[in-house]
Amino acid sequence: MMWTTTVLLLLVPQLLSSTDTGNNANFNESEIVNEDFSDAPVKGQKPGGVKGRDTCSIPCEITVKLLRDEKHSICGQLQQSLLAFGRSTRKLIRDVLDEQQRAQDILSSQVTELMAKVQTLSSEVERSNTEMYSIKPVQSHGRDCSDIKDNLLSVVPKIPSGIYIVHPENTDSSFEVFCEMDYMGGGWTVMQRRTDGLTDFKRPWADYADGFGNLAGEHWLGLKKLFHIVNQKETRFQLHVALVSQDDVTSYASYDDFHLDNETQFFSIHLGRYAGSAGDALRGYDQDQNQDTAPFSASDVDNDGCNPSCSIDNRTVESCSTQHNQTGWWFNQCGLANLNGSPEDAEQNREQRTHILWDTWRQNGVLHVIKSVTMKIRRIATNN
Ligand SMILES: [Ca+2]
Repeated sequence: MMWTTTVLLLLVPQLLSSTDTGNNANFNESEIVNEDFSDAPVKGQKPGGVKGRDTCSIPCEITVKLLRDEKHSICGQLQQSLLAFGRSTRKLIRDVLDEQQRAQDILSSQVTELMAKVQTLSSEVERSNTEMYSIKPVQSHGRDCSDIKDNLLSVVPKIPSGIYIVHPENTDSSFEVFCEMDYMGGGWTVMQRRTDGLTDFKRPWADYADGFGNLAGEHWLGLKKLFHIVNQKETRFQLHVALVSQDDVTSYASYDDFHLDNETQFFSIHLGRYAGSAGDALRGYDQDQNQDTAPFSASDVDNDGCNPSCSIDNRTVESCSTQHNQTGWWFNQCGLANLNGSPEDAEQNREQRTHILWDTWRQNGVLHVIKSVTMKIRRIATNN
């Protein structure tokens, strides 16, 4: 390419002067002709020779024609070279531009790809931050969620709901609980939640004593932990049962005093005055159904008051836990409440009472079908 360019640069002035105008060319030609006519006899003159046309070795017309042909041929070649040079230059420029465009396209797509990756990563980071916020327990010194709320209230304008670590009084153990800080003034320690039926509540005594499930979702906190919380000195706790029906009707039952006996007494439940809209199913309509002061039963520990058996709905029942889908509860001749039943209908059959049961919540005599329940406890302000 360099060689071609150099040659062409050297030849272009000649080509331009040759092809400048037809008149000039003709003028030059006539000069050449004149020269030939005037010089030829001199060059060809022999000493003592005769001057004249016959001294030319080649006729002048032929010389002129040959020269003209040669010039035309050179001009033609130059024009061809120039055209080729123009074409190759245009192609070169086009190739360079195409190459630049391709590089630009690749860069552009890489930038787009990177932007998408950055976007994905940012949302990933944001999501994991949110998850950490809700699942990672908050290190907070408090004896229960009410205590944490009181401690944080002066330093945090809005305390978030979530998992906190509590350390109740008079115990060496600290453990995680879910604190509801938004519901009805906050400070609630969740002791049970059923929402989607994904957690298996068919459990033996040990599981009900220690707790199971996912604190952020369905779970049973555990009777031992609950005992530690509600039996702290100079504290009183209220129990709040929040119910939601399949028609999205909400209702509640509240007991202004709630505590448990220790494990040797099978964590018997003690309830204060009832208030609410769902009815006092824990006490029922008569003493036979009253679960207040009843010890806890599970599939493998029978304290249900059916000894050896009870008659429930004209059926003989020996184990209320078995009758209630292997769940644990403070059964008394089974009774009218069992919030550890399933929110799903799949397991329901005529022989068993598998569904979440709160038998006093009815509309025109018809039971509400309960799709979710939360049991939570909160300190009652004392006068000390
Ligand atoms: Ca029994």
